[in-house]
Amino acid sequence: MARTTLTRFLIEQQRKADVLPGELRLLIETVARACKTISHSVGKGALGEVLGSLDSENVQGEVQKKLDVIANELLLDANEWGGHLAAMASEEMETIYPIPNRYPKGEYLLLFDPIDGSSNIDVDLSVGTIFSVLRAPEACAGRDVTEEDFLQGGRSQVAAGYAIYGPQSILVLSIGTGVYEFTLDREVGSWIMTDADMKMPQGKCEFAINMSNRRQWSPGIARYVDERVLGAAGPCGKDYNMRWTASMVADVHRILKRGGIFMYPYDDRTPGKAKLRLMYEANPMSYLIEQAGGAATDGFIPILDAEPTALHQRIGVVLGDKAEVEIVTAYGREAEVAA
Ligand code: AHM
Ligand code: MG
Repeated sequence: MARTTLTRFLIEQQRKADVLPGELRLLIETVARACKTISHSVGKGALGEVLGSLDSENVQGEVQKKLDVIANELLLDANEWGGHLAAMASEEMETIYPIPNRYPKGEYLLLFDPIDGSSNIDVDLSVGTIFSVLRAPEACAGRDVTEEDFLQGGRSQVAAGYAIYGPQSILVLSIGTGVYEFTLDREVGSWIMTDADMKMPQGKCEFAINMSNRRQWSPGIARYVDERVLGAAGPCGKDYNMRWTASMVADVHRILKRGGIFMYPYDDRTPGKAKLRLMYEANPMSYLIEQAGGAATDGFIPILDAEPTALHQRIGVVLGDKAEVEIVTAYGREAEVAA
C-alpha cells in the first residue's frame, strides 16, 4: 500500500481549497522540515556537542540548554525567508521576531516552544517542539507587526502541532480537520502518516501530575488527586495509575494514544501563577486535544476561551479525558464557591 507522506496529506487537504490555503501548507512543511533537523541534532546527543546548559537565561529566567538555543535558531532560520509569515514568537525570545525586510512577508504568525521538556535533554528522555499558527490580523497590513497582534485566543489558531523526539520521532498535527500523526522514516527522511483522525480513548484510569507540588495545589486539585490515589478503596471505586515524564509533549502524546488526564495546575488560587505558557504550550495542546475528542481547561474555563494579555503569559492546564476534566473543573468551582 502506498505510504502517505506529510506532503501528500497536505496537498490533498489543499485541494479542499478552503480547508488549507497554499501558504499555510508550505508553512507547515517548513516547520516539519525544521523539526526533522532538530530531531537529527537531538539524536546526536553528546556526539554532536548539543547537550548541557549555557550561561544564559531566557526571558522567563530559566537557564537555557544548548538545544533550546540551537532549536530556536533552526526554526527561525528555516521559516524567515519562505514568504508565509509576518512574524514569529518563541518561548526562548523576549519579544517577537518580525520577518526581516529583505524577505517577502506573508499573512501568518508562528509561535513555538523550540524544545519542550528541556530538563530531559541530558538524560535521554523524550523532548519535543510545540507550535501554533495564527493569522496576522488584517489591521496589521502595511505596518509593523506588534506583540498585541499575537494576543489572540486559542480558537483563532489555524494549525497546531508538536514533534516528539523519542524512541521514534513523531509529528502530530491538526489544521482543524482532526488530528494526524506522522512518524519520521529516518532512512528516507520523510514524515509518513501512521495514525489518522485520532480520537483519544475515554474512560481510562491514568493521571499525570507532578506530585511534589502538592502543597501548592488548590483544594479542588488536591481532592481530585487524593480520591484517585485512594483507588478502589476510595470514592472512585477503581484503581488509577500515575505517570509523569516532565515533558509535556511526551505526557500529552501518551494521553492522546491511550487516554487519561494531564494536569499542571495553577500553583495556588491566584490566576496567573502557573508553569506552562498559554501561547506556546497550553493553546496548541488544547487545540489538538479538543480536535481528538478530549477537553482542556485551566481548572475553571476552557483554555481555548482564555483571553491572552501577554506573550509569555502562564496558565493552569488540565487536559485529556473529557469526563475527568469535567470532574477536576467542577471540584475547582465548588471549592471556589465554598471559600
Ligand atoms: P520547558 O518548556 O521549559 O521544558 O518547560 C515545560 C515543561 C513541560 O514539558 C512539563 O510538563 C513541565 O515543564 C515539567 O515541569 P516539572 O519539572 O516542574 O515537573
Ligand atoms: Mg522550552
